[in-house]
Amino acid sequence: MSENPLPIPGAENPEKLTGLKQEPIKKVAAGIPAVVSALEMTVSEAGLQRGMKALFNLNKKGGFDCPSCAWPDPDDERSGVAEYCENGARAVAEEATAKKLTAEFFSQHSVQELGKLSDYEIGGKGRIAEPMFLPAGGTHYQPITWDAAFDKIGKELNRLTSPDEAVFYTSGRTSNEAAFLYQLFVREYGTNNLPDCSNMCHESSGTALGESLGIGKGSVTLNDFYQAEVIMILGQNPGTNHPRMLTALRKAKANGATIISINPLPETGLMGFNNPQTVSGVLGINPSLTDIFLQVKLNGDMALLKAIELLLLQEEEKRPGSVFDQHFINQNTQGYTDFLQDLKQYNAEQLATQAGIPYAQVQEVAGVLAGKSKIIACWAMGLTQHKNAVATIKEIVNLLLLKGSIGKPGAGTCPVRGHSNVQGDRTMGIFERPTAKLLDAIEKNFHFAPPREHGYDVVECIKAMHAGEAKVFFAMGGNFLSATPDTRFTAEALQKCRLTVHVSTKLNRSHLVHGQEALILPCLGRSDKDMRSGENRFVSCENSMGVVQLSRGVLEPVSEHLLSEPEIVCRLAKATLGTRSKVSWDKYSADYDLIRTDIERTIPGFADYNERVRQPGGFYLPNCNRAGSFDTPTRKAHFHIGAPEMPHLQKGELMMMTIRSHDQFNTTVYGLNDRYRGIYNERRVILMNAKDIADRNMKNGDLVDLHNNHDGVERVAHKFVVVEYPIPEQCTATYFPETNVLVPITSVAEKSNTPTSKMVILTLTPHRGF
Ligand SMILES: Nc1nc2c(c(=O)[nH]1)N[C@H]1C(S)=C(S)[C@@H](COP(=O)(O)OP(=O)(O)OC[C@H]3O[C@@H](n4cnc5c(=O)[nH]c(N)nc54)[C@H](O)[C@@H]3O)O[C@H]1N2
Ligand SMILES: Nc1nc2c(c(=O)[nH]1)N[C@H]1C(S)=C(S)[C@@H](COP(=O)(O)OP(=O)(O)OC[C@H]3O[C@@H](n4cnc5c(=O)[nH]c(N)nc54)[C@H](O)[C@@H]3O)O[C@H]1N2
Ligand SMILES: [Mo]
Repeated sequence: MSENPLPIPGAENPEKLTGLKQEPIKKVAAGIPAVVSALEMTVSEAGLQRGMKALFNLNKKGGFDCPSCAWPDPDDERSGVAEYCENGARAVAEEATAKKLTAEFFSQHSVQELGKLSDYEIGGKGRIAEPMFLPAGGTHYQPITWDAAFDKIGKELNRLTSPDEAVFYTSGRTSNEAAFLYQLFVREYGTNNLPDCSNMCHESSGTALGESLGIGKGSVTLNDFYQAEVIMILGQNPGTNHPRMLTALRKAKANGATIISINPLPETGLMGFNNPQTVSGVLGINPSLTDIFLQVKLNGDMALLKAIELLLLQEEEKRPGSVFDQHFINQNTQGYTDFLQDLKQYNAEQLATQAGIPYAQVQEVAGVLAGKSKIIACWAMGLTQHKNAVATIKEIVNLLLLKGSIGKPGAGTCPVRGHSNVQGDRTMGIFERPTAKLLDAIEKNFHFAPPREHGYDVVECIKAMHAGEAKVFFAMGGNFLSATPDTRFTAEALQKCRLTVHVSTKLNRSHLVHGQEALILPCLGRSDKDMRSGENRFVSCENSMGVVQLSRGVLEPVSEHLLSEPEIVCRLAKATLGTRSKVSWDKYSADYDLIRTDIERTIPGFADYNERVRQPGGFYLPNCNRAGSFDTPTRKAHFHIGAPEMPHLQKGELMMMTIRSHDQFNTTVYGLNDRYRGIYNERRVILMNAKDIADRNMKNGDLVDLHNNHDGVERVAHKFVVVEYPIPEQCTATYFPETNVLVPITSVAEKSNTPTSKMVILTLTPHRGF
């Protein structure tokens, strides 16, 4: 690996401040301001008629699936007016925008010039309206026909010494139909290099749950929320990232559930919520959601969970059978005795201190859990993006197993997914480590031998490109450069490629830091109509709870030159594989039902796919845990022994998590505000504890540079404003992707290889110069 990579122009957001304004942290989420904010953005981006049409059809049965998060829609009645949230509406506005980027725009603005814009400015430019090509040494993207574009990619792929020199990334908005065809093409071409955004997201959850419980997905449904006695929410900020979850939590709470939030930040949505879809919500009644807030230190979760388990064990020993579900443990689990033996070596008070939680609070939580058996645990990136993420998630499973809280109503695991179809993409076979079962089914149904060696995940493919071992980078959606760690290193990696190709709806930074040659292939989004022979075709998606349902766009596409993702894959496959392909690609692009028929033949759980997907609300995929069984090799759920290790800080060092503001969807920045946290008009901020600020002789509003030195590589992010915030000592927070330059490519979670985006070790210096 190269030392001290130099900045690459355009790879990072410009070091430009926009003028911070601070307000007190909001006590309550949503309500009228959220509705107003969503409507404003939708109407200003898309125009009144277009915007309202899109919103009216969002998440309606038979309408289109919200392109924002993966939170499920209610199975029963959906709101007559609106089954969406502020941030879903904004994701739609971003996509439904009437602005478009034609060849003329690209001829007027060089790649270098566009790179000087911030992500916020780039995102505001509009939808890409035609295929664009950047020739070797070129300064401006030029128009290219679809045929010429496919021909170029096909030739480049066929020139490679081995198919393993190409990488095929997927971001989680891609539909089931497109994802299935894409993995089929990539495997027939000859590689399993199918990294996806999941590698940076819930890979740790899939790994932990797969090993402990035999299925890499969560077990609960929305109805379980309504029956739960306790809901624990760890490392997740639903008020911003899964706002409709707050509605489910409110209902759960009305039914008597106790809500426990475990987070270094007092996130507004978890503390209070007004549902804008009810009258009392609009009037601002009923605010508090969380019953117990545990303000854990970064990565203190494992210690905290162990402390809780230890207190529960002590109660169980006093009154055997009163706390643990011995019947469940006997029938369904293995490793219980070893687990207890390991647990007993700890001291609950020390564990609580390690986690940064007052011991009395741990006792309170153990007291609540002791008498309950319907417990749901929810989590997201605050757990998955740590070095010991897999072990921490297995610790959650341990707790649930002790309580018999899996496989019965009102209880279970709930990893809350990110992208709207990230779970479906994995179900369709977007995975660099496919199961033998999937490959066997492909071989049987399609009569070619798919490669069996594992491919590259995200981190591995960046290293391979950097080392010159991968030469063509193809992305089905996403913004690879900005979403991945170690921005400068990744930028070098992309620049070393012969060809980089992006199938995209909107312009982003990954189009601007490119291989020798580059292509942008513009596609239809969720909200767009997909017309063929007079029919508006639909695709389907799987949400976070394993429900598959159809999604049909309603808006006229901004340009006649956009192709659907399935169509793009079919034409790419034909241009690359030609007569050597065993797959009849033409039939798929003519009729999506035929794609679903072949999915049904290849992937378990999709019987009568075409029929069931047309039922209002779709259908549930089978889930062994939900049914009370465990698909592990032993057919038992496994207790796992993990140790609570915290990073060892040197003097002056701080821990940093990179999080989302309220005004972004991953690398797409809608605005400069983080309303609930009271931070306005600035993204280059670092949230710090008052004592950490004072210890450094600094004050609120000071400018600092952030440094990371992992593995001897000096990484710097310049010009951040210090913001005093109620965050535990030694913990700090900044926004992703501005600080991805600091996330070391060599710092990853054990087993899942997920970059540790919630644990970057920092030192601060006063900002120098400019
Ligand atoms: N509007 C909107 N919606 C989104 C997205 C978006 O960007 N915008 N992104 C989508 C995607 S892809 C995803 S994966 C999800 C992400 O959803 P989240 O996981 O909610 O997103 P983050 O902002 O990364 O927030 C992580 C939360 O974990 C907490 N946290 C950080 N470290 C720790 C820790 O060590 N322990 C504990 N207990 N908590 C910790 C942070 O304080 C924060 O509240 O949202 C999805 N939905
Ligand atoms: N530091 C840090 N880094 C992180 C994270 C973090 O918490 N901290 N989170 C990680 C997580 S959880 C994730 S999921 C990844 C996200 O990584 P990605 O999925 O790669 O990033 P996105 O920002 O979601 O991708 C946005 C782009 O997708 C394109 N797009 C949008 N809709 C469509 C569509 O329908 N079709 C196609 N083809 N393209 C479309 C647009 O061009 C848009 O610019 O980032 C990861 N990176
Ligand atoms: Mo994600």
